[in-house]
Amino acid sequence: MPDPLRILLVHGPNLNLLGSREPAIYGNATLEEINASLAAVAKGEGAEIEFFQSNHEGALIDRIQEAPAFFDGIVINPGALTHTSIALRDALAATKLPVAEVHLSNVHAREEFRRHSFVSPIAVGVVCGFGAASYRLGLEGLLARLREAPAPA
Ligand code: CA2
Repeated sequence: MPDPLRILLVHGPNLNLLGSREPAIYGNATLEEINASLAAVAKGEGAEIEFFQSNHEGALIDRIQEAPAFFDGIVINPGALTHTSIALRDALAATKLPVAEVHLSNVHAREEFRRHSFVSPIAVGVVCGFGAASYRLGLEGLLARLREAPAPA
């Protein structure tokens, strides 16, 4: 029996507000509900998952820097830092872990500034526009990628 794959799921700034405001853009599910459904998906896939949300860029970077010791891959919704943060991108790239970038909304169908992502070029894949299902699709895609090409021992 192989060791379970371990995934770090990161939510960026303001995503703790999910379910309380902007339901037309981001849906009705709370962050806790999204995390619970992802935990069930991970369990069904025989994977382990941990969740981290912060409104602070430095806290996100600190957590990401620690990830290689504990995780095989990262799923991240960087929130608005997607469009602004070279520091977050550098931290993700420095892990050398495969990264799946996910967004609830279709960032390409919104304001022009949301069409550029600093993270996408270092991600193995990007999912946007499917609401909470974007997270599930990103997680499943990342697990499939890890099973195709496991990290070197
Ligand atoms: O669509 C996404 O998932 C985004 O990453 C969400 C970010 C936005 O800046 C990105 O362009 C796209 C915003 C997260 C804020 O979430 C809120 C949730 C409820 C109420 C207010 C904000």
